[in-house]
Amino acid sequence: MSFQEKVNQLFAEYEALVTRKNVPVEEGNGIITRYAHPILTAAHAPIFWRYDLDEKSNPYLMERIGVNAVLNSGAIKMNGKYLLVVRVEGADRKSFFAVAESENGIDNFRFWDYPITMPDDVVPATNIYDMRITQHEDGWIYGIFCAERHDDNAPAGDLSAATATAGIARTKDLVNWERLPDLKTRSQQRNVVLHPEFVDGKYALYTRPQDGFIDTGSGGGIGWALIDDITHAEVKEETIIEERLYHTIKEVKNGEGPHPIKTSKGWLHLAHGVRNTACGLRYVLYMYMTALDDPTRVIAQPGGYFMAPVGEERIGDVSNVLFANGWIADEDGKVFIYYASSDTRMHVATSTIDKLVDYCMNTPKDGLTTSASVETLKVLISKNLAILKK
Ligand code: BGC
Ligand code: BMA
Repeated sequence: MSFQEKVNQLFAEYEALVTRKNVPVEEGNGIITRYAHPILTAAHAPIFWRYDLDEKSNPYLMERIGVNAVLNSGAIKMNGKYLLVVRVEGADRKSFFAVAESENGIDNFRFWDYPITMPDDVVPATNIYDMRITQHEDGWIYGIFCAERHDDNAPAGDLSAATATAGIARTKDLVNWERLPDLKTRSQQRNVVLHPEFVDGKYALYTRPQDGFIDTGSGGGIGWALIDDITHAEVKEETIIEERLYHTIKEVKNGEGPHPIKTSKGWLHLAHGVRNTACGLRYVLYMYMTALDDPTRVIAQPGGYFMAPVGEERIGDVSNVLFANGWIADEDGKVFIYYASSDTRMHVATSTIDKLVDYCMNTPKDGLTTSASVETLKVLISKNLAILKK
């Protein structure tokens, strides 16, 4: 095959992948609909990001820059388009952000030509990832993400010690970003999310205090903090609003997903919960709701997970992980949940605001013991048997 024929083949295969129609999979649980294909994979990274298409400098048409995975994407609808701010991870383990766009939110996602050039803070980070996007009522679109740096206080030779800090940037178009100073806090932070509205005239953040880079330690769960000045953001007081608990799906860690969706019944939250197992950490998605007049007051806590990895989703670079930091609610009440599986690929699941509120309000709470779970189950069984015997 000539060089040009090989190039043509690469592009033909790429087009077939990117334009493949996605089809709903009948889920059966009535809460969400999964789709047959992931919406973005490493193979969706444009050919011209990966190959040098000049025959003189790349006679073998080799891939020069490898893409390892696409995962944990923020999401926003702009000008009628579904946009994901994707965490793209190179073969070199560095993550960067890139925007992928779709007309319908479920297939034909295509990356914009260039990735995002994110300005550095005073002390440059080694890696940045997991952006939460918030269209704030102040008129800016904010991106808050994890900025990771080597921990220089660690003993010499410990190359894994790192620190996690919330990086903050804002934009109007997802192309040009103004970097603001990183969030100042007493503890390390990952999973920091900006609430879309002012609360008592202040910016409000969901936080996730943690003692170490991996261990949340005394960090009790999802926190909340009011910020006087977003251009010099500092957490002065932090209260835990959504606790992690013994022998639940969020025993080891939990963290806010994307910012909550406002509904007439309250704020609808999507989060991740982590438990430990002999095979490592297991990440699942769960939901909760808070009061409209007080986003820190929890009003619904459906027990257990909302979504856990199934089938292919279970396998990847970090297996047994679902993680979501983006969702989009359409005017008509349809909700697109963008989630990554096993730190490897992106998927979409759809539902509606009404269904998700119903799920939150009517799924029994976790009773925290086997006895309580059995009692909850018996109530439903006897109710149903009475119906069935009629
Ligand atoms: C990885 C993240 C991960 C974190 C904690 C980072 O180095 O990039 O994906 O969540 O470590 O394990
Ligand atoms: C983290 C997250 C994600 C990742 C997950 C599983 O702590 O912040 O970046 O998906 O671990 O590796």
